[in-house]
Amino acid sequence: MSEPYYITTAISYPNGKPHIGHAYEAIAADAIARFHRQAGRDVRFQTGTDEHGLKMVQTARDKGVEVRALADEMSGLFKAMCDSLDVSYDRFIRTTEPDHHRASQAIWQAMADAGDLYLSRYEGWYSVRDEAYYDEKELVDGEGGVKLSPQGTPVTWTAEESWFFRLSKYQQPLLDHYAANPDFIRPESRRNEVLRFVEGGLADLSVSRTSFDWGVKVPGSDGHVMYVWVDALTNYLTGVGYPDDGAALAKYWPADLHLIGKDIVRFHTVYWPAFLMSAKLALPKSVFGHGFLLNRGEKMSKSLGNVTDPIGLAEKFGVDSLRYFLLREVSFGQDGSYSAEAIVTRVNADLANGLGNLAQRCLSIIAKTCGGVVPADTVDTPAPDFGDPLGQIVEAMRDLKINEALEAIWDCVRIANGYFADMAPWALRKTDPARADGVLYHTAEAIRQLAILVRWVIPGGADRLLDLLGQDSSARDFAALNVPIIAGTTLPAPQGVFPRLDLPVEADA
Ligand code: ME8
Repeated sequence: MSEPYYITTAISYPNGKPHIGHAYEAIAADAIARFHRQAGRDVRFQTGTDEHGLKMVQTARDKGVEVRALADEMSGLFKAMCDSLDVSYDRFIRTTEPDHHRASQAIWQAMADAGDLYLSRYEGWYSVRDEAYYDEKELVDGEGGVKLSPQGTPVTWTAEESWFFRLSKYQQPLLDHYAANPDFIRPESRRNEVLRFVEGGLADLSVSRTSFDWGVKVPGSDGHVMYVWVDALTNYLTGVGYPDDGAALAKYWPADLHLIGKDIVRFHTVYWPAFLMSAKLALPKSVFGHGFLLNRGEKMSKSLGNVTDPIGLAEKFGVDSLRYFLLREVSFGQDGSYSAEAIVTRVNADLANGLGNLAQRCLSIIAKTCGGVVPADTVDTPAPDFGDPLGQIVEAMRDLKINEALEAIWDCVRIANGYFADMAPWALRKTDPARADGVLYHTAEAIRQLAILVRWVIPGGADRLLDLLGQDSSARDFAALNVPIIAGTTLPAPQGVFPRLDLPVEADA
């Protein structure tokens, strides 16, 4: 049996439509999931929507709709976004699903059994936008003296009866865990932020609300629903069978990777491991906080009117183009910027002119001069030398340096293009046809290698290339890199795979 690998994204608040930041996270997680599948792992990949909490209640109220209807409609849009971007999730979880309520109540009960929950009264600041409690000393002054969270969102004074979780008890166990597991929080900069925060001391956490009822009911405590982050984080367990399906849980838990944005690292690396320690469950192996996507360098916001619809962007430029651009252009872990110009420039250089043009030229010469059959190399023609790109990719992916993995692949695209231009098989056809055949064979094999190497990032285009090379769908994993294309394979008529993009007349992306 192959080794399991469990990866999750954050689950998104469906209080509005998905934006490009949501698409970015889903695409990055999908690429990582596909990478491990291609490497032969038994991957489980989960994404979904986080449907409880005050933000959902207030948005529904403002829109004059039922909160459940809002959740249904918007969750559907998030799922449609994933489907249209080739995001290969195994489960799209909704926290309103019954098995998730059961899982959340089970972890609650386990924390209660550990003596870590007590009833008291919460009095303090709450940000509905962040669904987060803040300590007075964390707040900053906004315009007109209003208090804002450190994320710049409004806070309101909240006072109500509440269950508390003994987070303070876990300060030292958390610090010990960070010290013993350097990969638990990545990248390094986020790890340092969390260390400083936890070293500063942890207050117990309010984990239930009584002023509204849209949430998971607290077992045995009428009138209380769980604080939305308690149930939200538990989605990672629900998806692998907690608490009923011991076999699935044993197989996939602990998760290998929670991929999330930098704004929610604290929830995943302080609260979540403390809940799990309390419930006597294993901790995820790693939490990676990726950077934010900025529209032309500016933060996206509804008031600036620059929130980009990812499906529109994919329709305009193509799914592979968007996936490739985001993963190649942004140093994974850091913030990144996008614009229509940057997408067009990058995609034309790397996909259309780099990989696409090589394939188009090689395959059309094979169609024209070899009757559409892969020729044999009968004269020991030299082949392009790629070195060990898979080794480089595997090394880069240990630290989730997705952009560096792509750079290594594009070094090979350049090598293949240089080889093809230098060997000039169209000219050899007249002077040395056997060598022309040899060059075409090795170029076809090089394209096959490149398609396999990049398939986890651009699955649509890579699979079309492999179809054009007559490759069976079972021969597309990294293991197939060692099984060269067979001379004599009949190829379908060549077609362009990565079209050149034009800048839209109105550069509105
Ligand atoms: O935080 N660029 O949901 P969410 C990149 N429900 N990533 C971005 C981004 C941007 N501009 N804006 C948001 C939540 N994200 C919670 C999560 S998990 C148990 C609960 C990322 O809809 C953000 O960092 O606000 C998060 O990882 C994800 O999108 C969902 O954000």
